[in-house]
Amino acid sequence: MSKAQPPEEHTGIKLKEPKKEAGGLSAVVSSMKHVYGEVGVVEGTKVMLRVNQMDGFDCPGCAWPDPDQKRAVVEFCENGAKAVAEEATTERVDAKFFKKYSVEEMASWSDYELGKSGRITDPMILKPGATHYEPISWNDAFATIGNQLNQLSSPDEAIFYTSGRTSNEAAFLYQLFVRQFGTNNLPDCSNMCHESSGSALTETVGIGKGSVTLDDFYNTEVIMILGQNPGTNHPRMLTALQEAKRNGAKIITVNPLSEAGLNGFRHPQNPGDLIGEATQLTDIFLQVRVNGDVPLLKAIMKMLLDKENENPGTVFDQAFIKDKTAGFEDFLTDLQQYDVDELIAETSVDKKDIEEAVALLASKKKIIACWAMGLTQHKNAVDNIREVVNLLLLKGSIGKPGAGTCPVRGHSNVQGDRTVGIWEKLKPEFGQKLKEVFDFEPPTKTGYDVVEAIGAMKEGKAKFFFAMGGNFISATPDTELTAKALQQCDMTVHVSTKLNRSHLIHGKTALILPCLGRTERDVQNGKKQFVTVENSTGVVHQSNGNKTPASDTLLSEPKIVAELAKATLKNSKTNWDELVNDYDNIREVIEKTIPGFDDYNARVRKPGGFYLPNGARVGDFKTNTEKANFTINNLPDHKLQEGEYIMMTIRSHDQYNTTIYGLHDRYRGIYNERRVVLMNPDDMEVAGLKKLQEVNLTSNYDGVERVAKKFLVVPYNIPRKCLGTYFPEANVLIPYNKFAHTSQTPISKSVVVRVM
Ligand SMILES: Nc1nc2c(c(=O)[nH]1)N[C@H]1C(S)=C(S)[C@@H](COP(=O)(O)OP(=O)(O)OC[C@H]3O[C@@H](n4cnc5c(=O)[nH]c(N)nc54)[C@H](O)[C@@H]3O)O[C@H]1N2
Ligand SMILES: Nc1nc2c(c(=O)[nH]1)N[C@H]1C(S)=C(S)[C@@H](COP(=O)(O)OP(=O)(O)OC[C@H]3O[C@@H](n4cnc5c(=O)[nH]c(N)nc54)[C@H](O)[C@@H]3O)O[C@H]1N2
Ligand SMILES: [Mo]
Repeated sequence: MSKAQPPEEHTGIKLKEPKKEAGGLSAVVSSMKHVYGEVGVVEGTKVMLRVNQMDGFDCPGCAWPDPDQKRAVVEFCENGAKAVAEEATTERVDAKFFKKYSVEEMASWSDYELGKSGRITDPMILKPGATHYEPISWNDAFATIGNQLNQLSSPDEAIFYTSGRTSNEAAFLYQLFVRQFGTNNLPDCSNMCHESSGSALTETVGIGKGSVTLDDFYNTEVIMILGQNPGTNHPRMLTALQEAKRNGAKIITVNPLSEAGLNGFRHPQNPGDLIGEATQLTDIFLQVRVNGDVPLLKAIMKMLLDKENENPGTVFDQAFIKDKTAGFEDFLTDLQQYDVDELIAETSVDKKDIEEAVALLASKKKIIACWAMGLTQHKNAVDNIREVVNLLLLKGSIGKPGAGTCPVRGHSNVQGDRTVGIWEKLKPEFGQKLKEVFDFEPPTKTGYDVVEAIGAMKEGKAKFFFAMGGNFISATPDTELTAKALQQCDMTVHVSTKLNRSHLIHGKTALILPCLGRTERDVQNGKKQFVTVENSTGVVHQSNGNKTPASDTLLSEPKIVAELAKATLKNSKTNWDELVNDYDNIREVIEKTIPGFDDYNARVRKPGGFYLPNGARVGDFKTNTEKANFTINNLPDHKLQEGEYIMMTIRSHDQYNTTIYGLHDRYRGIYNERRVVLMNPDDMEVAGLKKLQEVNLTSNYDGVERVAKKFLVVPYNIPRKCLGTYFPEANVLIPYNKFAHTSQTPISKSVVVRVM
């Protein structure tokens, strides 16, 4: 049986002092090593010069926005360079490769080795009982899949997952196909990512997206960065922070770790920055314990309230609260019952640091709050974000320039995919439009999200799994259980650029459909096409790949969907060929069915694209009360027993989610090893653990014990009783059925574990 977890072997750890700054020459050197190593010098330079240019392709690295007007010649970062190198690699996984290596053998490789194998070149099938994938023609592949789908006793037995790199055009066609097939089973990576932000923001400010633009960063007074590590995951954000600081903004960072990128920064493409002093980004660091954000935010708000009571009208924006919000009185009544010192005891932060933050926030009017997975992946994740909104509302810091919400998205088009209809819930207005334009009856029953999809496969209610990108087995919680769920399926199908573990933990029949990547030229019907994507600030713009495709056989994602629809749907009234022959036709039907895309084809051809409408940005809150809503949130309660810790699973500097670029976590000083657990030295002493001692980690939920073996203890500056591990290695410990209320996002950042 193939192994679902990465191998439990050590790779030769080396520890150094964690870095105090990010960027600089070492970032340039690392970028070049990855690009030239994978792609070669000439091609590598060519492809990098097209990243994020007005006429180039959108960096597949993250969803940080590009400057609206002036762009630098090099508009990418170290980790964007790695993402591009990973896709543009000259290595190939072809039919010969699959003949040589059995599925079981490949499953014994590390994720790093799997990724390094190269780009998949041909459609492949693994037949029932076979040990090796073998080639299949595109036509036969589509017929085989269509056939299987039509044998299901209900369309709801099929699951259609999406990862967040898929373009607007591919995503729209995909959901159209799935809904014409008859189900809303459209789980996506967002369910594990910013779903909690969407849930909290929709309820409180009427739109599930952030409200700020990049320009807001340049004229704000305070930027709060909570639960985010931009030095690694959104390095281009550091450039915006640097400029914000030069314009006088102050930065408050809330994180259990003192991440290098949030301390010093040297812009790697600015020669002046490479020498002399690095820019100090964080002014006030609140080293909160894992999941201590709600008590911390409550303490801050309570202390602000005391100041407001001392000098009424000087701290809160009373006019904004009166005109624009609902629920303030109830919120105040609730806040008043808390004792500041008791709250602070739940955070592990020094009171004087909090006082400093409060003094700063009290005197300023323009605040931006940025956050990412440190807030969204807890049982009370939605509460975390609602408390952030409460704070912004008290200060009137939303709906005006230089202020607002900024959930920093991960995958480069995860926001766009949701905008164009990838969601297990079908909005009635959108369903109605689909019906009018495409003449079919869309399913109304809510589909499965990620955790429900795992449950349905486990219980045999779902028998077919299809993934548009991504790496489901490695990205989801509960690795061993999820593996069984997938293996019970009759068929699993992956549209992928590169080999990953999900191809190896498969249903009875498995197919791999290789597709074009972002960087590559997409020609349909003799004509070069471009696709469109939406960044974290709601800008929709073009992405134009120009590289020669990794193989002649590859199809684009929209083409794959169109062919699949033709092979599956008997009574579709949609002209799939026409849609896919010219992507302008897809954009036209997006315009007809989704608000905000007026004149899509014309506007997206303007350099830089266009902003989608955003009520919260202009103070128009489209909520149930037609105002911004204050909310009341309880404190999280983690009653840790003796010997228990709360563990967060985080990204190293050398990974893109489940794609492992390398084995180092340079900024944290951890080299050549991923099976590590970061631990406070005092906790180590109490537990009698030595530096680099090998331990097993266990979790126990509802009487089920889960084990992650062979982790090395790394002493680290992390609050007491908190641990840090990397995902996907630690995913085996996370129960799939423990998740955030409302958003159902797995608790990847607050798993209760023991160290054995
Ligand atoms: N190079 C690179 N870029 C990426 C990705 C990648 O893997 N590699 N992934 C992309 C994707 S899909 C996403 S969603 C983003 C992810 O971007 P991030 O959210 O920055 O990624 P994580 O490593 O999960 O980091 C979470 C941060 O939250 C902190 N944290 C953990 N728990 C808590 C808590 O309880 N409270 C607070 N306040 N902080 C906490 C951690 O210490 C860490 O600094 O990045 C995107 N960009
Ligand atoms: N424990 C824990 N688990 C987590 C997280 C965490 O912080 N902790 N983070 C969660 C988050 S935020 C996210 S977003 C998910 C990510 O979950 P996914 O999106 O499912 O995972 P990725 O690793 O981003 O997917 C990588 C694969 O995508 C394919 N791919 C790359 N580019 C393309 C393309 O252009 N087209 C197609 N079709 N395929 C492509 C490649 O084959 C590659 O192997 O993981 C989640 N899982
Ligand atoms: Mo994500």
